Amino acid sequence: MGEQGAAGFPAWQVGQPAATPSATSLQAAPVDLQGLLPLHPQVAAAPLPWRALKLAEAPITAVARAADGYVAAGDAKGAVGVFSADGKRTASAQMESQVLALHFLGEDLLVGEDRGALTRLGPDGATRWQVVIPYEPMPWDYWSEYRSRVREITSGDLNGDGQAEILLSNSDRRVHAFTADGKLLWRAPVEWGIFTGMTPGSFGGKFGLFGGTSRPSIHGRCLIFPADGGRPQALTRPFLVSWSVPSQFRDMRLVDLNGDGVTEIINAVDTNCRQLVVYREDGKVLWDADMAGAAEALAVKGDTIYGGGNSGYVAAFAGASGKRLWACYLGEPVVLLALTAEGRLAAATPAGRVFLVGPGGQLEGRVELGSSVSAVLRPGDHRVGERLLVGTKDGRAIAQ
Ligand SMILES: [Ca+2]
Ligand SMILES: [Ca+2]
Repeated sequence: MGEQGAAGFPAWQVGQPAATPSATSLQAAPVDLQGLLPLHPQVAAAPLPWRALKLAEAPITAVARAADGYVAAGDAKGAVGVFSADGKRTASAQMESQVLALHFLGEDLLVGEDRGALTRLGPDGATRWQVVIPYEPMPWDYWSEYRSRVREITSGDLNGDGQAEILLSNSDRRVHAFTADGKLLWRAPVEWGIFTGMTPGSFGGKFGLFGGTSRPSIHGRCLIFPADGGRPQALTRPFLVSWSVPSQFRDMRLVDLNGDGVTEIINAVDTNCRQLVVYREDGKVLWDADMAGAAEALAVKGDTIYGGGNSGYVAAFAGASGKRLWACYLGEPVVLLALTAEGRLAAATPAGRVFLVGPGGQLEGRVELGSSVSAVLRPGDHRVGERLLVGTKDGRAIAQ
Protein backbone atom coordinates (compact mmCIF):
# COMPACT_ATOMS: atom_id res chain seq x y z
CA MET A 1 0.00 0.00 0.00
CA GLY A 2 1.18 3.48 -0.63
CA GLU A 3 0.19 7.04 0.07
CA GLN A 4 0.51 10.28 -1.74
CA GLY A 5 4.00 11.77 -1.54
CA ALA A 6 4.85 15.01 0.15
CA ALA A 7 4.84 16.86 -3.15
CA GLY A 8 1.28 15.72 -3.75
CA PHE A 9 2.06 13.77 -6.89
CA PRO A 10 -0.06 10.61 -7.11
CA ALA A 11 2.88 8.74 -8.66
CA TRP A 12 4.89 8.98 -5.45
CA GLN A 13 4.26 5.71 -3.69
CA VAL A 14 5.79 5.72 -0.26
CA GLY A 15 6.11 2.31 1.39
CA GLN A 16 4.84 1.75 4.94
CA PRO A 17 7.06 0.19 7.59
CA ALA A 18 5.92 -3.32 8.57
CA ALA A 19 6.16 -2.35 12.24
CA THR A 20 6.92 0.90 14.00
CA PRO A 21 10.02 0.57 16.21
CA SER A 22 9.43 1.32 19.88
CA ALA A 23 10.56 4.78 20.88
CA THR A 24 11.95 3.43 24.14
CA SER A 25 13.95 0.65 22.50
CA LEU A 26 17.68 0.97 23.05
CA GLN A 27 18.47 -1.42 20.23
CA ALA A 28 17.54 -0.80 16.66
CA ALA A 29 14.81 -3.12 15.50
CA PRO A 30 15.34 -5.01 12.25
CA VAL A 31 14.03 -2.87 9.41
CA ASP A 32 12.06 -4.32 6.54
CA LEU A 33 13.81 -2.57 3.68
CA GLN A 34 11.17 -3.80 1.26
CA GLY A 35 8.62 -1.86 3.22
CA LEU A 36 10.67 1.29 3.87
CA LEU A 37 13.32 1.83 1.24
CA PRO A 38 13.93 2.72 -1.45
CA LEU A 39 11.37 5.41 -1.96
CA HIS A 40 10.85 4.36 -5.51
CA PRO A 41 8.10 5.98 -7.54
CA GLN A 42 5.61 3.74 -9.29
CA VAL A 43 4.74 4.63 -12.84
CA ALA A 44 3.69 2.65 -15.90
CA ALA A 45 6.30 1.62 -18.47
CA ALA A 46 5.94 3.03 -21.98
CA PRO A 47 7.29 1.42 -25.17
CA LEU A 48 10.69 2.64 -26.43
CA PRO A 49 9.89 5.72 -28.54
CA TRP A 50 13.44 6.25 -29.86
CA ARG A 51 15.83 4.73 -32.39
CA ALA A 52 17.81 1.72 -31.13
CA LEU A 53 21.00 1.47 -33.23
CA LYS A 54 22.90 -1.78 -32.84
CA LEU A 55 26.67 -1.43 -33.13
CA ALA A 56 28.14 -4.77 -31.96
CA GLU A 57 28.08 -6.89 -28.81
CA ALA A 58 30.47 -4.93 -26.55
CA PRO A 59 29.28 -2.15 -24.22
CA ILE A 60 28.99 1.27 -25.85
CA THR A 61 31.60 3.60 -24.34
CA ALA A 62 31.09 6.84 -26.32
CA VAL A 63 28.30 8.50 -28.31
CA ALA A 64 27.98 11.75 -30.27
CA ARG A 65 25.38 13.47 -32.42
CA ALA A 66 25.71 15.67 -35.50
CA ALA A 67 23.41 18.61 -36.29
CA ASP A 68 21.72 16.68 -39.12
CA GLY A 69 20.61 13.82 -36.86
CA TYR A 70 23.54 11.53 -37.60
CA VAL A 71 24.69 9.55 -34.57
CA ALA A 72 28.05 7.94 -33.84
CA ALA A 73 28.78 5.22 -31.31
CA GLY A 74 32.00 3.53 -30.20
CA ASP A 75 32.51 0.55 -27.94
CA ALA A 76 34.82 -1.09 -25.44
CA LYS A 77 36.47 -3.18 -28.18
CA GLY A 78 37.23 -0.26 -30.51
CA ALA A 79 34.32 -0.62 -32.94
CA VAL A 80 32.90 2.65 -34.33
CA GLY A 81 29.67 3.09 -36.27
CA VAL A 82 27.91 6.08 -37.81
CA PHE A 83 24.14 6.00 -38.34
CA SER A 84 21.95 8.34 -40.39
CA ALA A 85 18.79 9.93 -39.00
CA ASP A 86 16.72 7.06 -40.48
CA GLY A 87 18.82 4.50 -38.58
CA LYS A 88 20.94 3.21 -41.49
CA ARG A 89 24.61 2.53 -40.77
CA THR A 90 26.65 4.77 -43.08
CA ALA A 91 30.20 4.10 -41.84
CA SER A 92 32.14 1.62 -39.75
CA ALA A 93 35.69 1.60 -38.42
CA GLN A 94 37.77 -0.52 -36.09
CA MET A 95 40.15 1.19 -33.68
CA GLU A 96 42.93 -0.47 -31.68
CA SER A 97 41.56 0.26 -28.21
CA GLN A 98 38.43 1.30 -26.35
CA VAL A 99 36.68 4.34 -27.79
CA LEU A 100 36.39 7.05 -25.12
CA ALA A 101 35.37 10.15 -27.08
CA LEU A 102 33.60 10.99 -30.36
CA HIS A 103 32.97 14.35 -32.01
CA PHE A 104 31.54 15.26 -35.41
CA LEU A 105 33.62 17.78 -37.37
CA GLY A 106 31.32 18.61 -40.27
CA GLU A 107 30.65 15.28 -41.99
CA ASP A 108 33.81 13.77 -40.55
CA LEU A 109 34.12 12.03 -37.20
CA LEU A 110 36.90 12.48 -34.64
CA VAL A 111 37.57 9.39 -32.54
CA GLY A 112 39.49 9.44 -29.24
CA GLU A 113 40.86 6.22 -27.82
CA ASP A 114 42.02 4.76 -24.54
CA ARG A 115 45.57 4.45 -25.96
CA GLY A 116 45.74 8.23 -26.54
CA ALA A 117 45.01 8.11 -30.28
CA LEU A 118 43.02 10.85 -32.04
CA THR A 119 41.74 9.80 -35.48
CA ARG A 120 39.84 11.79 -38.10
CA LEU A 121 37.52 9.56 -40.13
CA GLY A 122 35.85 10.59 -43.39
CA PRO A 123 32.10 10.02 -43.98
CA ASP A 124 32.93 6.56 -45.42
CA GLY A 125 34.84 5.57 -42.25
CA ALA A 126 38.27 5.82 -43.94
CA THR A 127 41.09 7.30 -41.83
CA ARG A 128 42.19 10.77 -42.96
CA TRP A 129 44.90 11.05 -40.30
CA GLN A 130 45.78 9.76 -36.86
CA VAL A 131 47.84 11.22 -34.02
CA VAL A 132 48.91 9.14 -31.02
CA ILE A 133 49.52 11.46 -28.07
CA PRO A 134 52.46 10.20 -26.00
CA TYR A 135 52.27 10.32 -22.22
CA GLU A 136 54.47 13.06 -20.84
CA PRO A 137 54.00 13.31 -17.06
CA MET A 138 53.13 16.66 -15.54
CA PRO A 139 54.20 17.86 -12.09
CA TRP A 140 51.59 16.83 -9.49
CA ASP A 141 50.61 13.99 -11.78
CA TYR A 142 48.33 12.52 -9.10
CA TRP A 143 45.77 14.92 -10.59
CA SER A 144 46.10 12.95 -13.84
CA GLU A 145 45.44 9.32 -14.74
CA TYR A 146 49.21 8.69 -15.17
CA ARG A 147 48.73 8.06 -18.89
CA SER A 148 47.47 9.50 -22.12
CA ARG A 149 43.81 8.79 -22.83
CA VAL A 150 41.40 10.93 -24.81
CA ARG A 151 38.63 11.89 -22.41
CA GLU A 152 36.74 14.50 -24.48
CA ILE A 153 36.84 16.14 -27.90
CA THR A 154 35.22 19.31 -29.16
CA SER A 155 35.98 21.97 -31.77
CA GLY A 156 35.87 25.74 -32.10
CA ASP A 157 37.31 28.53 -34.21
CA LEU A 158 40.28 29.61 -32.09
CA ASN A 159 41.79 32.15 -34.50
CA GLY A 160 38.65 33.59 -36.12
CA ASP A 161 39.47 32.41 -39.65
CA GLY A 162 36.13 30.61 -40.03
CA GLN A 163 37.73 27.14 -39.79
CA ALA A 164 37.32 24.95 -36.72
CA GLU A 165 40.24 23.81 -34.64
CA ILE A 166 40.16 20.67 -32.48
CA LEU A 167 40.17 20.79 -28.66
CA LEU A 168 40.92 17.63 -26.70
CA SER A 169 40.94 16.79 -23.01
CA ASN A 170 43.58 14.22 -22.13
CA SER A 171 44.02 12.19 -18.95
CA ASP A 172 47.52 13.69 -18.72
CA ARG A 173 45.62 16.70 -17.20
CA ARG A 174 46.15 18.87 -20.22
CA VAL A 175 43.99 20.42 -22.90
CA HIS A 176 45.51 19.85 -26.36
CA ALA A 177 44.60 22.01 -29.38
CA PHE A 178 45.09 20.74 -32.94
CA THR A 179 44.48 22.13 -36.39
CA ALA A 180 41.79 20.35 -38.40
CA ASP A 181 44.57 18.43 -40.17
CA GLY A 182 46.03 17.13 -36.93
CA LYS A 183 48.94 19.48 -36.21
CA LEU A 184 49.45 20.33 -32.54
CA LEU A 185 48.84 24.02 -31.78
CA TRP A 186 49.33 24.08 -28.02
CA ARG A 187 48.98 22.13 -24.79
CA ALA A 188 47.70 23.70 -21.59
CA PRO A 189 48.00 22.28 -18.04
CA VAL A 190 44.81 22.02 -15.98
CA GLU A 191 44.77 22.79 -12.23
CA TRP A 192 43.79 20.37 -10.75
CA GLY A 193 42.40 17.36 -12.46
CA ILE A 194 41.10 16.29 -15.84
CA PHE A 195 39.19 18.82 -17.90
CA THR A 196 35.54 18.01 -18.59
CA GLY A 197 32.34 19.63 -19.83
CA MET A 198 34.31 21.37 -22.60
CA THR A 199 32.21 24.17 -24.09
CA PRO A 200 33.67 26.66 -26.57
CA GLY A 201 32.08 30.09 -26.26
CA SER A 202 32.75 33.75 -25.78
CA PHE A 203 34.06 35.36 -22.59
CA GLY A 204 34.62 39.08 -22.34
CA GLY A 205 34.16 39.41 -26.10
CA LYS A 206 36.89 36.89 -26.91
CA PHE A 207 37.03 33.16 -27.54
CA GLY A 208 36.91 31.08 -24.37
CA LEU A 209 37.02 27.33 -23.75
CA PHE A 210 34.85 26.69 -20.69
CA GLY A 211 34.95 23.58 -18.49
CA GLY A 212 36.12 22.24 -15.15
CA THR A 213 37.81 19.23 -13.61
CA SER A 214 36.39 15.83 -12.77
CA ARG A 215 37.63 12.36 -11.90
CA PRO A 216 40.14 13.26 -10.58
CA SER A 217 39.44 16.78 -9.34
CA ILE A 218 39.84 18.92 -6.26
CA HIS A 219 38.10 22.21 -7.14
CA GLY A 220 34.61 22.75 -8.56
CA ARG A 221 35.31 26.08 -10.26
CA CYS A 222 34.69 26.85 -13.92
CA LEU A 223 37.88 27.48 -15.92
CA ILE A 224 37.96 29.52 -19.13
CA PHE A 225 40.99 29.03 -21.38
CA PRO A 226 41.88 31.71 -23.93
CA ALA A 227 42.36 30.87 -27.62
CA ASP A 228 46.14 30.56 -27.27
CA GLY A 229 45.99 28.07 -24.38
CA GLY A 230 47.38 30.62 -21.91
CA ARG A 231 46.50 30.91 -18.26
CA PRO A 232 42.76 30.37 -17.71
CA GLN A 233 40.40 32.67 -15.85
CA ALA A 234 38.15 31.11 -13.22
CA LEU A 235 34.60 31.50 -11.94
CA THR A 236 34.06 30.31 -8.43
CA ARG A 237 32.31 30.90 -5.12
CA PRO A 238 33.30 30.09 -1.52
CA PHE A 239 34.22 26.42 -0.90
CA LEU A 240 34.36 25.47 -4.57
CA VAL A 241 38.08 26.09 -4.21
CA SER A 242 39.05 24.37 -0.98
CA TRP A 243 41.70 21.76 -0.33
CA SER A 244 39.41 20.19 2.28
CA VAL A 245 36.21 20.02 0.23
CA PRO A 246 36.82 18.03 -2.95
CA SER A 247 34.48 19.02 -5.78
CA GLN A 248 33.87 17.79 -9.31
CA PHE A 249 32.64 19.74 -12.30
CA ARG A 250 29.91 17.67 -14.00
CA ASP A 251 28.00 19.66 -16.66
CA MET A 252 27.54 23.20 -17.96
CA ARG A 253 25.65 25.43 -20.43
CA LEU A 254 26.02 28.95 -21.78
CA VAL A 255 22.66 30.77 -22.01
CA ASP A 256 21.51 34.39 -21.68
CA LEU A 257 18.96 33.80 -18.91
CA ASN A 258 17.96 37.39 -18.08
CA GLY A 259 17.86 38.83 -21.59
CA ASP A 260 20.60 41.43 -21.05
CA GLY A 261 22.57 40.19 -24.05
CA VAL A 262 25.35 38.72 -21.92
CA THR A 263 25.65 34.97 -21.54
CA GLU A 264 25.26 33.36 -18.13
CA ILE A 265 27.38 30.35 -17.23
CA ILE A 266 25.37 27.47 -15.74
CA ASN A 267 27.36 24.85 -13.82
CA ALA A 268 26.39 21.49 -12.35
CA VAL A 269 28.85 20.56 -9.61
CA ASP A 270 29.38 17.55 -7.38
CA THR A 271 29.94 19.34 -4.07
CA ASN A 272 28.45 19.53 -0.59
CA CYS A 273 25.71 22.08 -1.12
CA ARG A 274 24.09 24.35 -3.72
CA GLN A 275 25.27 22.17 -6.59
CA LEU A 276 23.68 24.27 -9.34
CA VAL A 277 25.58 27.51 -9.81
CA VAL A 278 24.76 30.26 -12.30
CA TYR A 279 27.48 32.87 -12.81
CA ARG A 280 27.29 36.15 -14.59
CA GLU A 281 30.16 36.87 -16.94
CA ASP A 282 31.59 39.36 -14.43
CA GLY A 283 32.08 36.48 -11.99
CA LYS A 284 29.16 37.26 -9.66
CA VAL A 285 26.88 34.37 -8.69
CA LEU A 286 23.44 35.17 -10.18
CA TRP A 287 21.94 32.34 -8.10
CA ASP A 288 22.71 28.88 -6.84
CA ALA A 289 20.44 26.07 -5.70
CA ASP A 290 20.62 22.82 -3.82
CA MET A 291 20.06 19.49 -5.55
CA ALA A 292 20.32 17.33 -2.39
CA GLY A 293 23.42 15.71 -3.86
CA ALA A 294 25.79 15.91 -6.81
CA ALA A 295 24.32 17.68 -9.83
CA GLU A 296 25.19 15.51 -12.82
CA ALA A 297 23.11 16.75 -15.72
CA LEU A 298 21.52 19.95 -17.02
CA ALA A 299 18.90 20.76 -19.63
CA VAL A 300 17.72 24.18 -20.74
CA LYS A 301 14.49 25.17 -22.48
CA GLY A 302 13.98 28.87 -23.01
CA ASP A 303 14.59 30.44 -19.61
CA THR A 304 13.90 27.25 -17.62
CA ILE A 305 16.83 25.25 -16.26
CA TYR A 306 16.46 21.58 -15.36
CA GLY A 307 18.90 19.79 -13.10
CA GLY A 308 19.29 16.14 -12.17
CA GLY A 309 21.76 14.25 -10.07
CA ASN A 310 22.69 11.42 -7.82
CA SER A 311 20.10 12.18 -5.13
CA GLY A 312 17.44 10.89 -7.51
CA TYR A 313 15.74 14.24 -7.90
CA VAL A 314 15.12 16.29 -11.00
CA ALA A 315 14.10 19.91 -10.53
CA ALA A 316 13.13 22.89 -12.67
CA PHE A 317 14.24 26.47 -11.99
CA ALA A 318 13.32 29.88 -13.39
CA GLY A 319 16.53 30.88 -15.12
CA ALA A 320 16.56 34.57 -14.24
CA SER A 321 15.69 34.26 -10.53
CA GLY A 322 16.62 30.70 -9.58
CA LYS A 323 13.11 30.13 -8.18
CA ARG A 324 12.49 26.38 -7.89
CA LEU A 325 9.42 25.66 -10.01
CA TRP A 326 9.09 22.00 -9.09
CA ALA A 327 11.00 18.94 -7.97
CA CYS A 328 10.28 15.33 -8.82
CA TYR A 329 11.78 12.32 -7.08
CA LEU A 330 12.76 9.42 -9.35
CA GLY A 331 14.49 7.16 -6.83
CA GLU A 332 17.57 6.61 -9.02
CA PRO A 333 20.62 8.67 -9.89
CA VAL A 334 20.20 10.76 -13.04
CA VAL A 335 23.06 10.87 -15.56
CA LEU A 336 21.48 12.65 -18.55
CA LEU A 337 18.52 14.96 -19.16
CA ALA A 338 16.73 15.61 -22.45
CA LEU A 339 13.46 17.18 -23.59
CA THR A 340 10.87 15.33 -25.64
CA ALA A 341 8.65 16.70 -28.41
CA GLU A 342 5.69 16.49 -25.98
CA GLY A 343 7.42 18.92 -23.63
CA ARG A 344 8.43 16.26 -21.13
CA LEU A 345 11.74 16.03 -19.36
CA ALA A 346 13.46 12.68 -20.00
CA ALA A 347 15.88 11.60 -17.25
CA ALA A 348 18.18 8.65 -17.92
CA THR A 349 19.56 6.50 -15.10
CA PRO A 350 22.55 4.09 -15.03
CA ALA A 351 20.19 1.15 -14.49
CA GLY A 352 18.81 1.63 -18.02
CA ARG A 353 15.63 3.49 -17.31
CA VAL A 354 14.38 6.81 -18.69
CA PHE A 355 11.79 8.61 -16.55
CA LEU A 356 9.38 10.99 -18.28
CA VAL A 357 8.34 14.05 -16.26
CA GLY A 358 5.53 16.35 -17.37
CA PRO A 359 5.80 20.14 -17.66
CA GLY A 360 4.43 20.64 -14.13
CA GLY A 361 6.81 18.15 -12.55
CA GLN A 362 4.48 15.12 -12.56
CA LEU A 363 6.08 11.74 -13.18
CA GLU A 364 4.19 10.51 -16.24
CA GLY A 365 6.01 7.44 -17.47
CA ARG A 366 9.16 5.40 -17.73
CA VAL A 367 10.93 3.68 -20.59
CA GLU A 368 12.92 0.51 -19.93
CA LEU A 369 15.97 0.35 -22.20
CA GLY A 370 16.49 -3.36 -21.56
CA SER A 371 20.15 -2.94 -20.60
CA SER A 372 22.15 -0.71 -18.31
CA VAL A 373 23.49 2.61 -19.58
CA SER A 374 27.23 2.47 -20.31
CA ALA A 375 27.67 5.83 -22.10
CA VAL A 376 25.88 9.18 -22.29
CA LEU A 377 26.43 12.31 -24.33
CA ARG A 378 29.46 13.91 -22.76
CA PRO A 379 28.79 17.02 -20.65
CA GLY A 380 28.93 20.56 -21.97
CA ASP A 381 28.39 21.47 -25.61
CA HIS A 382 27.57 17.93 -26.75
CA ARG A 383 24.32 18.12 -24.78
CA VAL A 384 23.10 21.37 -26.35
CA GLY A 385 19.84 20.62 -28.15
CA GLU A 386 18.64 18.57 -25.16
CA ARG A 387 18.01 15.36 -27.11
CA LEU A 388 18.46 11.95 -25.57
CA LEU A 389 21.44 9.86 -26.68
CA VAL A 390 22.80 7.05 -24.53
CA GLY A 391 24.76 3.87 -25.15
CA THR A 392 23.89 0.57 -23.54
CA LYS A 393 25.91 -2.31 -22.16
CA ASP A 394 24.44 -4.63 -24.79
CA GLY A 395 25.85 -2.59 -27.68
CA ARG A 396 23.06 -0.22 -28.73
CA ALA A 397 22.88 3.54 -29.09
CA ILE A 398 19.45 4.81 -28.09
CA ALA A 399 18.83 8.07 -29.97
CA GLN A 400 15.86 10.42 -29.70
CA1 LIG B 1 40.19 28.61 -37.03
CA1 LIG C 1 22.43 37.55 -19.26
